[in-house]
Amino acid sequence: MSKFITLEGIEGVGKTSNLQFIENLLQEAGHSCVVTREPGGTELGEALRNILLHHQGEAMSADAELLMMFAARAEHLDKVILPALKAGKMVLCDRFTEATYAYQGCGRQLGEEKIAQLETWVQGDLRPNLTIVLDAPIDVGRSRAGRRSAPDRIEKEKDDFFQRVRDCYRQLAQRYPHRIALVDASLPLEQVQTQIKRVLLDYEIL
Ligand code: Z5A
Repeated sequence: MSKFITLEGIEGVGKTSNLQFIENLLQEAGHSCVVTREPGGTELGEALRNILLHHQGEAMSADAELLMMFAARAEHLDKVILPALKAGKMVLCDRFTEATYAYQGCGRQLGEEKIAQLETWVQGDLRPNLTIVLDAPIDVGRSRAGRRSAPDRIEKEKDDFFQRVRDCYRQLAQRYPHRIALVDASLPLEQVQTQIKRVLLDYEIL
């Protein structure tokens, strides 16, 4: 049966590192899997991602940022996510609407009302079956991410922004425990993956 699984967390917590691990577990369990990401996952979505992460010059308004996230999401749902779910596949997505609540709602302090309206408009009643939030203190994520490349437009935000983002993810997990699970991502990778496997079993994904 198709399931929609998303992976969330602040930068550097290990989303990319753990996507492959989850995909392997799903495949071993006999599932056909589509792995994708947001913003992105389609031609238009990747073009919007490039603007969202690398726009320079005149500052982007928070509303424009929010609307572009949802424009990319509408395209992603239409071209990739819904067709895959309809075909009975598992969809594994690096970030989805919980990221919008965390980054635009809390990080940019837009609040949740506008996001909830857009969520209903663009998604109807579709919500991920399971969202795994990889949780770690912001200095852990930052130091891991810092080992790689130059920061993009959003990564250049200050610590208080990322603290609000992390706090928001933790609150979402408390509010929706039936579909959002928190994993301690500050631990070594092997221990993080043990927790992820446990979550997949507990939420009857595997
Ligand atoms: N965004 C938004 O604002 N609103 C939205 O609605 C959506 C997105 C959908 C793009 O996200 C940006 O879009 C993001 C939020 C915003 N901006 N920020 N910040 P992204 O997911 O593409 O980029 P990212 O969050 O910056 O991800 P990342 O930096 O690629 O981090 P990651 O994938 O979570 O980490 P990683 O690459 O797997 O790991 C980082 C390093 O740590 C790497 O060297 C690993 O080997 C190492 N690592 C991983 N796990 C461990 C453990 N457990 N121990 C030790 N070392 C580890």
